[in-house]
Amino acid sequence: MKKLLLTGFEPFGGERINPALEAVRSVKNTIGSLQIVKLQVPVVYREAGRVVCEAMEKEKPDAIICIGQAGGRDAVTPERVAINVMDAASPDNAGQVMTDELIETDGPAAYFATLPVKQMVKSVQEKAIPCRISNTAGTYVCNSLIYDVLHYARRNMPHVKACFIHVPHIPEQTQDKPQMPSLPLEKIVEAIEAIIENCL
Ligand code: PCA
Repeated sequence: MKKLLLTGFEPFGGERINPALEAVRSVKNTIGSLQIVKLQVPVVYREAGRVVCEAMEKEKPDAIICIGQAGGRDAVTPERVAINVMDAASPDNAGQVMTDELIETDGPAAYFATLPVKQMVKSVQEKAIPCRISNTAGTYVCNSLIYDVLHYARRNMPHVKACFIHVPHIPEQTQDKPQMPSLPLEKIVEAIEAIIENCL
């Protein structure tokens, strides 16, 4: 049976929940002939990458999809690219603030996702769920995680394909912020399952 490693970030930034982790927990454990192995990831620079790369060694997955929250976005957004920088005003969950730091001193400026992001968008839009490509995963922990995963895969498991998907807030998180977009958790789960079914 083929195996997918599906990761979701823990809550961060003072939030009680992270829709990425909630969605990962709700995704089916088997989809077609694919076994889904799930992993919770800390919102901590470098530690996030270490945890996922360790799971890659242990589980030897055929593909990896990492999920994170992008508050303010109104659609599911597969990320096209990861860039070699950590730079954000917000601290991570260990209190670290990064400014203009390279993720890998000997790494390239960027890696493209190695799973088919355009096909992902199509398969989610077919379910009438908002979805579009994103050309930046930001410069916070999500970007650094997928950079680390693509870097590790390129060097150590070149046949393993990976990508990152950002998801919006869920309505429970935006009750006191009516201007903030959100998407119900069931729609996020349906989108991730459609992506797994059609793109792996
Ligand atoms: N989103 C953050 C980090 C964890 C998460 O879910 C980001 O976009 O970098």
